[in-house]
Amino acid sequence: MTATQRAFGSSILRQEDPRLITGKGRFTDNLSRPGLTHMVVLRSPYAHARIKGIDASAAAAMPGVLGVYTGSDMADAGFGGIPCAWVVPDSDTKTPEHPPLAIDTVRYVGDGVAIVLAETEAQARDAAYAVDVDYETLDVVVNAKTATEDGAVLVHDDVPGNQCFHWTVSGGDVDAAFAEADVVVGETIVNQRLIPNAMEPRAALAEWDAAMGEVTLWVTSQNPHIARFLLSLDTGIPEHKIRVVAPDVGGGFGSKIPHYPEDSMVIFASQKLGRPVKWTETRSENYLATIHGRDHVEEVEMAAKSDGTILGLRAQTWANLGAYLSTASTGVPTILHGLMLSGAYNIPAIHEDVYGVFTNTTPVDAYRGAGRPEATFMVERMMDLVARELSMDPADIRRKNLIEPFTDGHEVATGLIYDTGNYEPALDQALEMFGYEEARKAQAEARAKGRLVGIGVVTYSEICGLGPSEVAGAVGFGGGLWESAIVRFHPSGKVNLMVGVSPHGQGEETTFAQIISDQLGVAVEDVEVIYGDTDQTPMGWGTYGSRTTPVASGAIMGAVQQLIDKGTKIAAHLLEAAEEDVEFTDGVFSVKGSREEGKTIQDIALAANTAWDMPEGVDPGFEESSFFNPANFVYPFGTHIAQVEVDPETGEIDLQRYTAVDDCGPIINPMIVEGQIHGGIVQGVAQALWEGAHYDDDGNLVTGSMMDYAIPKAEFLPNFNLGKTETPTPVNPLGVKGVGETGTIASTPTVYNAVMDALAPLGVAQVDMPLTPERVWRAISESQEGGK
Ligand code: MCN
Repeated sequence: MTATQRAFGSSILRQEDPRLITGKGRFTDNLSRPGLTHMVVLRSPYAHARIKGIDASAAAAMPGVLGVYTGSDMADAGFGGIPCAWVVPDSDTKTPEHPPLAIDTVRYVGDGVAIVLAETEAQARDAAYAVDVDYETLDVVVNAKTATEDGAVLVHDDVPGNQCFHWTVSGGDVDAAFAEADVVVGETIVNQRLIPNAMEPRAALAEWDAAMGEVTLWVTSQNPHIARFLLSLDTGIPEHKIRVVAPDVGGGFGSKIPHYPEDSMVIFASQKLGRPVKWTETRSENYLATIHGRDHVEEVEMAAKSDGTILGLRAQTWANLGAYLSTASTGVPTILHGLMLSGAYNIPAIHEDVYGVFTNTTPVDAYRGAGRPEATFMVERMMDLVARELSMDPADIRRKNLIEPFTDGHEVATGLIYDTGNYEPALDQALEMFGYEEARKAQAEARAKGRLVGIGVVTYSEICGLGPSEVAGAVGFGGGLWESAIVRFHPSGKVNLMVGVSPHGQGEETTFAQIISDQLGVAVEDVEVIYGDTDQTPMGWGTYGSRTTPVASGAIMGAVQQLIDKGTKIAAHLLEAAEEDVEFTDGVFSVKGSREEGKTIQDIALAANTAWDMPEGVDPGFEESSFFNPANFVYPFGTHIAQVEVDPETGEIDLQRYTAVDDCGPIINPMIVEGQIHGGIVQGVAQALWEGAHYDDDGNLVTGSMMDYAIPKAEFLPNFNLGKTETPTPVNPLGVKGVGETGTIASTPTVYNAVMDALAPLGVAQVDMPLTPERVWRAISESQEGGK
C-alpha cells in the first residue's frame, strides 16, 4: 500500500503472519540460552492434603539432576507469596497467603509441591516421579455454594466459611420494582467453569545475572510490565533490575494475564544454579495449573410490567475463585460483572450480592469476556423468560427496553456511564440480515410438523477499553490503566512504534501500523511495531479487556500530533515560510497551495536526525512519546441472532445460522475485526454447547484433557453472517471501541436462548450449560414422561 492510500478501514493482510505461518515465530519454548537447565514442577495429585514430608534424595541422585527444591527453600531465599493485584473495596476481601510452591498444605490438584532441575527435560520429569511426598489427605470442597454452607471444610484456615468477599452493587429501589411488578421471572443459572485453551501453553525462561543483580524473564505474558511490577513484589528483585520479555505469544484469552508461581520458580532456580532455567507446561498441566474462567452459580430474578417494561433485576451470585486468588480474580465477578447488569437496557433498579468463594480447585481468573459474559447471560436469559411469560416476541421485548440513542454519556442503575450508544439500528440490521420475520414463519411451520427449531436473539452492550486510571484506583485495581507510545523516525524515514501494550494474536502489529501510515503518510510496511519487552518499550498496562486499541491508540495519536507539530516547525524553517502557512497532508509538509515544493515527512526525519539546519529552539531528532489516560471506558454493542434445530431422538443441536451485527466504532482493519468476532463467537458458542470443566467430589479434574474437554471444531459451526454499525466514542481521538470480546459475550446467550426456544413446545424450561446431547436428550425425555 502506498502512503497516499488510506490504510484505516482497509483489510490489509497481517504484517505478523508471514513469520507465524512459516514457522518462524519466536515463542518462549523456542528460546535457548547457553547452559540451559530444564525445570519440571511436581504437582499435587490431591485436592486438599497436608504435606507431612518430602524426600527428594532419590530424585537428587538421578542422572542429570541439578537440584530439587521445595516451597520452604523458596521462602528461605526470600521469595514471598504470589500477590493478587485486585482487591475490590467495601468487600471485606480475605487474601490468604499463596506461596509459589505449597509449604505445608496443598489446596488443589495441580498445586506445585517441588521443582526438579536437570540437564534435560526428560531427566527432570523422570526425577520428579522419584520425589517422595508424604501426604495426609483432607476433606475437599469443589462447589462454591456448598463451600459456604455450615460445616464445609475450610480451604484456608484463616478464611471462615470459605468466603473471600461479599460485594454488593445496588441502584434504584429494587424492592419497590418487584412489589409493583405484574410478572416476576427467575432462574438459577450455572455459568459453568471453562478452561482456556491457547494454542501455546505457558512457558517461562529466566536468566539471572549475579554480577549485575538482574534477571531476564522470557514468558508467555499478555502484560510484561505488570509481570515485572508483580515479580518485584514477590521475588524481592528491584523492578528496574527485572526485564520481562513476551516474545511471540500464541494466544492467551485472558489466561496469560496473571503472574503465575512458575514465573517466580524459574527465577529462584536460576539464582540457585547460576544457570538459565526454562519451564514449559504440558497440555495436561495447562488444564490443571493455568487459570480457569467463569464458574458462577447465580440466582436471578427479573420484574416487569405486563406490557414488557422491565422494572428491576436482582441476583445472588456465588463465584468460585478456586484455591487461591489469582492476579485479577476478585475484579472479574464484581466490577466487570455486577456493574454490567443493565446490559443494553433501561433497568431502573438493580441489586446483586456477589460472594467470592474459595474451593479446592484451580484458581479462576479472567477468561475472554471476563465477567461480562456472565452478566450478559443473566440479563439476556431473564429477558427471554419475561418475553415467554408475556407471550412477547424476544426481539420486541428487547426493542421496548433498549436505552435510547445517546452521544454524551448515559448513566445506568449500577452507576456506570456508558460512552455512546445507538442500539436500535444494530437490532434492525440484524433482524433484516437474518430475515427474522420469515424465519419465525418457517419456525412455526416446522413446529407444526413436530420439528424442534429455535431462534435466539440477544442485544448487548459491554464494557471494555479499560480504562480511566482514577477508576482503576477507586475499584481496587493495583495498577494504572493508561498507555504510552513512542514513535521514532529513523534518518531513512522508516518508523518504529514502541508500545506498552502486548498483543498476542490480535493483530496490532498491523492495525497500529495502519494508524501511523494514515496519520503520518508512510507506507504500512515502513512501520515496525515493537512490543512485549520491558527494556525496549515504554510503560504500559497490557492487553486484556479489549483495551489495546481504544487506549493505546490515544497514546499513538498523541505522539503523532507532536511529530506533526515539530515537523511543521522544521518544514517552515526549511521552506522559509511562516509556521501558520505550513500544512501537513498525506505525508507532505508544504506551504498551502504549493505542495510540489513541499518536504516529505521522510525529508523532515532526515533533517531532524542530522540536525544540520534546525530552527532556533527546536531540538534534534524526530521521535516523540506520549501518554494517554482515557476519560472513560468504551461500550461496544450489537445484536446477535442464531437459529438451531434440535434432534428429539438424540438431543443433538445443529447450529444452522448465525448473524451478528456489532458496533466497535470506526474499524481500522475489517478483516481483523471479522476474525476477532468469528473467534469470539466460537468461544461463546462453545460455552453454550460443548465446553465445561468438571470436578469429581474428591477434587479431581475429570475433564483434564482434550479427550474430555470438548473444544469447538470448525465443522460444528455455520458460516457467520456479519454486519456492523459505527458509533464513534469521544473517549479517544480515533473514536474506536474494542472488539476482542464482543463475540464471546453475545454468543453464549444467543445460542442458549435459541435452544430453549426450540425446546419450548415440549415444556422444557431449563437445561444447564453446556447443552450436550445427553443433557438435552434427558430434558426432552423427562418432559415427555412428565407430559404422559
Ligand atoms: N480493531 C480494529 N478496529 C476497531 C477495534 C479493534 O481494527 N474499532 C482491531 C485491533 O486493532 C486489533 C483487534 O481488532 O487488531 C482487537 O483489538 P481490541 O478490541 O483492542 O482487543 P485487544 O487487542 O485488547 O485484545 C484483547 C482481547 C481479549 S480481552 C481477549 S481475551 C482475546 C481477544 O482480544 N484474546 C485473544 N482476541 C484474541 N485473539 C487471539 N488471536 N488470541 C487471543 O488470545
